[in-house]
Amino acid sequence: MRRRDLLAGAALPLLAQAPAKPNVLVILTDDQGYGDLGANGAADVRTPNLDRLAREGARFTDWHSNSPVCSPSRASVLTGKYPQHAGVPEILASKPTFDVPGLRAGERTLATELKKAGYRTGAIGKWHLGSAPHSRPRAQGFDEFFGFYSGWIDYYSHRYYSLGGTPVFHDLWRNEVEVFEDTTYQTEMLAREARAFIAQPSPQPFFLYLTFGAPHYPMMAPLKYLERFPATMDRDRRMHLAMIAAVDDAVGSITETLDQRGLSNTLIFFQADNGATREERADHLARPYRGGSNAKWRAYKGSLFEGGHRVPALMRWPDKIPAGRVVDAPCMAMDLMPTVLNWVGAPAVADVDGLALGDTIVKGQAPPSRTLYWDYAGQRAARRDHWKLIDQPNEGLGTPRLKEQWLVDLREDPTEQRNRVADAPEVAKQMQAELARWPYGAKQP
Ligand SMILES: [Ca+2]
Repeated sequence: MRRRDLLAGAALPLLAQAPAKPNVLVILTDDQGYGDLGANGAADVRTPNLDRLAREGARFTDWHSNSPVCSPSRASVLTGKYPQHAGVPEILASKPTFDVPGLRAGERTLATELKKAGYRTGAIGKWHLGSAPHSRPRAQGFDEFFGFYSGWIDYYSHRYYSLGGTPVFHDLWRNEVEVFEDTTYQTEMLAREARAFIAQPSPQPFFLYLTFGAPHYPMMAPLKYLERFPATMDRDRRMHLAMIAAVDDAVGSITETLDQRGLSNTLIFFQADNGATREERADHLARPYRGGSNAKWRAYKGSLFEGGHRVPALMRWPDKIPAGRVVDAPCMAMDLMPTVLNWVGAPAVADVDGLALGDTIVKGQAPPSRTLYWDYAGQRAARRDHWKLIDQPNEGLGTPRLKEQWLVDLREDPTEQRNRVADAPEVAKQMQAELARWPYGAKQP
């Protein structure tokens, strides 16, 4: 029997089951703020296709990445664990030697588990979870990979570089083979690959992990996207929104492909990996960047104030999720894996930290009461219901940390303006105990 026949035969019993397993499409953007999405109320943004996902499915107002920066945030999406538990607590280096360890060998990921459940699996776009062979997508449950390992690449040359003496190197791969497509705009290239993956004839359902580099720097977009925004607009905001418009077109072309192929039984999840940044290297005059918006939340990428980790998030699954749902319950990226595995009838993974939140998303039930944690670059935070304690937060990547511990009442003060440590000492004490209880927290100096 040929390999193809074997595969087809293996998939047949799955087809006989009812109901059919949904396809799963997870889309991440990079450094897109909460205020960089039309559905979240941003008036200057043009994201009709993403807004359509919100209209036809669920929009989350209290969805959090597990980290205010790239690699740890992504580790939680794929493992269902806190980044510290998954062994990726920090931003991973980008190196031309492609030997940076990230996800551990033998890790159980959303891809390994869906593959066991009969899915064909693909990763397209930015990986940033380790370039060492054992950490690469195809060692972590993905059948196919097209994309790059670094934290970012140039949008046209597909080379990584940064100022200050690091090398310039090419980083674009199909599986483990380097491919050159100089001058093809990254976002459009990834959309093309995603459409091709979806269109592959197969008896299996698919899991596609599609991670756009945009709108992470370097800030680059073709004129046709720029021209959708008035020339009078702030120069950095205009470019930022042009890059997001390209992502939105890409999402539109992918949903069109799903429609054309009759794949309505597809769960689409969309999330930004962390908040918009204020890093100077994104700004065209090297000022603190203001092109991205986390409105109305305080602070930026790298901060444990809400702007760092409360991110735009959407989910559409026409067969399951009622259209127009707004989920206000606190949810976290680590909840995605247990939720999806539960929905597709795959066995739960024992040591994940996230929860299966299907009833919260579909029926509007309150999730179980729990404490959520973050730990990044010396800042630590614990959130329980509407209270949040933050140890020495900063305002964004590379900015000095405040000296105080902050206690915030998110119900009364969602923009985190008032420190309640002094006037709510009992709550502060309880939250300090919560923080101390967390097994993955770094020891404070
Ligand atoms: Ca990011």
